[in-house]
Amino acid sequence: MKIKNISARKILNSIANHTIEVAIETDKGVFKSSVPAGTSKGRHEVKEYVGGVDAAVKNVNTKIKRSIKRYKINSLKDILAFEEKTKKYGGNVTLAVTYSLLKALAAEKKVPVWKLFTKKKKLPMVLNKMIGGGKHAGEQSTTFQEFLVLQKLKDIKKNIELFHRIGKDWGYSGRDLEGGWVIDVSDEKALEIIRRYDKTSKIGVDIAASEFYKDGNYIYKRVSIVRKDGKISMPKLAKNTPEQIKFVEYLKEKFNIYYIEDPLHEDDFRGFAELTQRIGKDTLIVGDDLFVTDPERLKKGAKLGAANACIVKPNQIGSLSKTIEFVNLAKKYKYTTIISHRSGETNDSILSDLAVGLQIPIMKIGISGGERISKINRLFEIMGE
Ligand code: 2PG
Ligand code: MG
Repeated sequence: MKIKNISARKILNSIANHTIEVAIETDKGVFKSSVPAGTSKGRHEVKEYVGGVDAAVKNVNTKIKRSIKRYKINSLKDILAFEEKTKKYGGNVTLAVTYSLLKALAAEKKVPVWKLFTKKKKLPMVLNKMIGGGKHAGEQSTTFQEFLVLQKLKDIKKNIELFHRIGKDWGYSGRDLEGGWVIDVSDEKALEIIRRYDKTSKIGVDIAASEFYKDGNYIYKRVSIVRKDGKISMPKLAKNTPEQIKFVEYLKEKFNIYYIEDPLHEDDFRGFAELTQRIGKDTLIVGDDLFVTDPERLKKGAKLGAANACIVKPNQIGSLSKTIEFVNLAKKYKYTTIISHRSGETNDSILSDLAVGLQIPIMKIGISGGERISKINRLFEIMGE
C-alpha cells in the first residue's frame, strides 16, 4: 500500500485532556485514529507520550513521517514490525499510528478492520458501567470505582433500561468520568441498589483497590453498619489485606457477584492468588492494574495462580504486538480476557474491531456518552458485516 502522507494533531479526549490524532493518507483515502488515556492508571503502565503531547505531534510530523516512507507496509505483520520504530515516542504514539495503518490496510484489502485478524466472527458480551465512584468521581461517591452489569450484546436493551431506571431514582448527583451514576453511598449499598432493580443478571465491580490502598490498609470512605444477632455495629474504615479479602468474599456471596476487578492493590500477586483460590471457581477475578496488559506480569501471575481473568487495554502496554502476545498468553493460561475502554476516551471505535478480531469474549464499556456509544454502535455494525 502506498502511504502518501502521515500527519498528527492535538485533539481533546472525553475528559478534556489532550491526546493525538494521526491521519494516514493512501490512494484509498484518509484514515484517522486516536488513543484514550486512563485516570486510575496502573503504576506499571508504559508512558503515553515521551516529552508530552506536543512533542508527540512533532515526532509524528517529522521523524515518523521520514521513517515510514522507507517501509513497505502490505500486511498486518508489516504493521506490527513497524511498531518497533515508533515505540521510543510513547505508547499512545505507537498505537495511533498502528490504528491508522490498520484502517488504511483494511481499506486496501476491502475488509473491515476486524477481518485483518480473524475470519471467525463472534461478538463479545458487554459489561456496562451503571454506577461510578473512586477516582472517576468526587469525594461524595462510592469507594469502589465501578459497578457493572454483564449482558449479551443482543440483550443490551436490558442494561440500557436498568441504567435509566437507576439514574431516574438515584442520579441526582450526576455522572462520573465514564457516564456512570455517582451515588454517595457505601459500596454495599450501591450493590444493594443494583440488585433491587436487577435480581438475575451477572453483575461486577471494579474495586480499583490501588487507589485507596495506603501503608498496608484499604481506606474506605464509608461502610455500611452490620446487624448481627440483634446487635448493630459499625465496621472500621481501614481494612488490612486479610480483612479486605474477607470483605470481598462477603460481598460476592451476598450479592452473587460474578466479576471482581482489582480487589487488591496492583502488586499483591499473593493476595490475588488467595482470593482466586477461595472464590475463583465461579467468579472472574480480574487483573487490570495488576497485569497492565504486560505478558511478563501475566506470566508471573499465572505461575502463582493470581486471578483467572485479565483486562486488555492496548495503551497500558503501548503496542498492538504486545497486546496480541498478551491475549494469546491469556488464552494459553485459560484466563478470560476482557477488552476495556479508558476513562478518557475518544470517538474512535477501533476497540470494537479489536474485540472481535482478537476474539475477546467480554468488552467493558460505558453506556452513555458519545465516546462510549460509538463503540457499542460499532459492535452492532460489525454484527451486520
Ligand atoms: C479501569 C479504567 C476503565 P481508567 O480502571 O478499568 O474503566 O479506568 O481508564 O481511569 O484507568
Ligand atoms: Mg480497572
